[in-house]
Amino acid sequence: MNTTIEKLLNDQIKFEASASMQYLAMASWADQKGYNGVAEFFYLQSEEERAHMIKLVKFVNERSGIVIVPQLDEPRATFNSLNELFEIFLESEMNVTQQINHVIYECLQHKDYNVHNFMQWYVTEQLEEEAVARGLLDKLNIIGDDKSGHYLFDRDINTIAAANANPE
Ligand code: OFO
Repeated sequence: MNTTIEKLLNDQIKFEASASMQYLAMASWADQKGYNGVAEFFYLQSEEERAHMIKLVKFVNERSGIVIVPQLDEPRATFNSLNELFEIFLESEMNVTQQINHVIYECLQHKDYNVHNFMQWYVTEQLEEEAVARGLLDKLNIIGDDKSGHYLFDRDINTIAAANANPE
């Protein structure tokens, strides 16, 4: 495996791992605050990011590359509001999309069409995750500071997320 591509895939392993830990911290914060629906949503997101990381680890090993299991910074653990939580979620997904686009760009530069092909799965996944994050943040912006709106958002978050994941 080309060493530049191997390094980029290891960076991507770290980004997915960091997102997984950040979403776990967000789930835990929501759990403490009594937002059970939001907590479940982020526990699930955390598991998904972990699965994205493992998929990369297995791929690098299959291609006889060397995987570096990364050391991570401690994720942010406290948030001022639900809005801030979901702003960070959207920002994180947009960053991951940029990183994936960068890997794809470098694959083309190095004519590594195999990795390029593998990364297409992540492109599709990111489209969906960004749409979900944007949709949820839009709803929270409509709700504003209304406490009963937050209650309903927490109750319905998984239905709202599913609707944004499969836009008509
Ligand atoms: Fe949503 O970050 Fe993984 O790919």
